[in-house]
Amino acid sequence: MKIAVVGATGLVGQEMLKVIEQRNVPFDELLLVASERSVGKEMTFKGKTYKVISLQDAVDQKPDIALFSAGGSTSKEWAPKFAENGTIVIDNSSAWRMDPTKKLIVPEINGHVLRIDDRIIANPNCSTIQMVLALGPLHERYKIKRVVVSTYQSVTGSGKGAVDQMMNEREGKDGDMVYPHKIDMNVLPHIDVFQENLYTKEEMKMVNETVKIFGDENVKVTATCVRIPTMGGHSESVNLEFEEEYDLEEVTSILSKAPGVIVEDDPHNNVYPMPLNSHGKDEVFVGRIRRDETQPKSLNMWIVADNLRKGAATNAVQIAEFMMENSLVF
Ligand code: A2P
Ligand code: 11C
Repeated sequence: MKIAVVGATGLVGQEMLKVIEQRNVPFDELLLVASERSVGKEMTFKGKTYKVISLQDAVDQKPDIALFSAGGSTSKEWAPKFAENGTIVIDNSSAWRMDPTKKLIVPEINGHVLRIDDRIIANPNCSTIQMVLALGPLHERYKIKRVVVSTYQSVTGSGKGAVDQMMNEREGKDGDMVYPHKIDMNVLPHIDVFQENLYTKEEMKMVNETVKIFGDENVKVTATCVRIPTMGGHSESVNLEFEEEYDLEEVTSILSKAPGVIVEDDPHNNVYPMPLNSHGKDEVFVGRIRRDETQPKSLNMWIVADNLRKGAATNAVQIAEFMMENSLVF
């Protein structure tokens, strides 16, 4: 098993390496790949020193699996070159997610659609992954009609440069601006680029990716995505409308049993999910579960997860594990 990590020097790439180590993903050879700027740079992994190699070198070495997190344009150009050489590409960018010939996978929800001839597999957007992981089992039981979601997203979602911007502002230092405004001590109702319909691309990712992952066009999602000056995870306030009447205790019980989900819901003792606690964890945390008292079939809840872990690296590595465990890698 030869595994390549493309974007190995970036925030998600680094997290992918940690996840590979922590989950003991089996491999014989590991290729660390980044831009020409980093080629030759030395990195240590599990006590061994690796030299960063170029994309072309990595293609030529025909890895079995390549985990990509080096931006959409790198994926658009390079994923097909790896795929043509027989590599299974698991791509964390938005480049292939809505391509009807590519699958968009959260293993616990729709891993069963993967087949042996899948060559480029898309990893969903971080804010979508944590939402569908919690919503999937509820959709199965009560059929979700409509989702209204507002997000509170960590600066780590915009890469290293954004973390630097926030820290520089905090320390009163000059530096490059990743966001169009200051982020520290601020809140930006703006993630990714604005579209013609006045929503941002991030908001439309939540709308469209959710439908694709559930394979159900009847699930209507409307989103407002917001960047806040925090690290450690994305938080989401979610209002759900079901087709059927629901039982609040059963909702909590379904969520408690859902794979990858942890219910943290004891408001009278100040227990609810927070990004400070989700940092570095693979699970999705759900709390503040309560009836929407304005509508009988509606529910409110709060979902938090580390966007670099289940929202990116962990989910990508789990797709790789799923392919290996189900003999879909040859
Ligand atoms: P590099 O460190 O050489 O620039 P982040 O999202 O944290 O900024 O990380 C982006 C990752 O994608 C880094 O590993 C970066 O490598 C990599 N990357 C960016 N552009 C390219 C490119 N054109 N080819 C290969 N890797 C790239
Ligand atoms: C954010 N969700 O927090 C973004 C990061 O489509 O993969 C990931 C962007 C993407 O800014």
